[in-house]
Amino acid sequence: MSDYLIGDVQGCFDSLQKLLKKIKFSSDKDRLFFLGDVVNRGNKSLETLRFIKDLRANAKMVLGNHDFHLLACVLGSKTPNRKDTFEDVLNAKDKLELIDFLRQQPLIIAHQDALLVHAGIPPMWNKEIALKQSSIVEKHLKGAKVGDFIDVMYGDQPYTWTNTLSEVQACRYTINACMRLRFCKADGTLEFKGKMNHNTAPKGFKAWFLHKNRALKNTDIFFGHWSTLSNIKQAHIYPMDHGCVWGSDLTGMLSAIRFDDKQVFSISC
Ligand SMILES: [Mn+2]
Repeated sequence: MSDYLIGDVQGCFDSLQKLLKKIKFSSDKDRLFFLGDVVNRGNKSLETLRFIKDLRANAKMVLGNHDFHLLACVLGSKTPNRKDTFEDVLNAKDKLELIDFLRQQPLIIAHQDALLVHAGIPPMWNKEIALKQSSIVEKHLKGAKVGDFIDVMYGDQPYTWTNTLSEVQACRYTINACMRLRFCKADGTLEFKGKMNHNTAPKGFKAWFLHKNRALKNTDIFFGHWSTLSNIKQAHIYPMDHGCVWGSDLTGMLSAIRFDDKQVFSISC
C-alpha cells in the first residue's frame, strides 16, 4: 500500500491513466493525493473529475485555481472564458454531484507531518495558521451561501496579511495564497505579475519557498501550480506540476511522488 501525490492533471485524463499504469496503481490498496488543478485546459476534465470522485476514500485533493474557477462558473456568477475547456463538466448529467464533490475539498491537506497545497503557503504562516485559514474557507465553500461567498473571493487584494483583516478579506488572501502564490515578500505580501522563472522575481519579492526565515522551512510541502520549478533542489520543497498540459513538444510531464520514499514517477504527455 502506497500513497502517491500527483501534480496538476488539468483534465489530461489519458496521461493520468498512463501514469497510474506506470505506478501499477491499485484502487483498493493505494491512495492518490491530487495537488489541485485537476480540471481545465486539457480535453477530459469530466472523466478526470468522475475518476477522482469515484475513488472515494482512496483519493484526496486540494483545490487549485482552475478547480475554483469551475466552482465559480457553476455556483457563482463567473462565466467560462475562451481558454476554458470544462464545458464537458458543465453539460454533464452528473454536473451537480461533481460540483458538490469539488466544493467539499480542502485548500490544504495535512498528511502525516507534511502539507499539501496547490500553490504555496506564505512564509510567515505556521502550520496552525495555515490549517485554520484553510478550514475557514472550507466552511464557507460547504455552506448554503457558497455562490455569494465565491463571488466576493475574486480579486488580488488584500496583498498583505495583517491582524486587522475582516473574515472576507482573510479568506480572499487565503485563497490567493493557497491557489495562486508564486512570488511574495517575507511578510507575505503577494505578487501576481511575475510568472515563470523563480530567479526572476520582481524587485523586493522572492519565490515563496526561498524566504530564509520561513516558518515552515522544516516541513515537507508538496504543491503544484508552478510548472517551471523542476530543477529546484530545496530541502522539504516538492514542486509537482511538471507541465503535463503543455504536451510533449514542451517536455510536458505528469508526475507522481511516492510519499514514503519520495521516489518520483513521470510520463511524458
Ligand atoms: Mn494552478
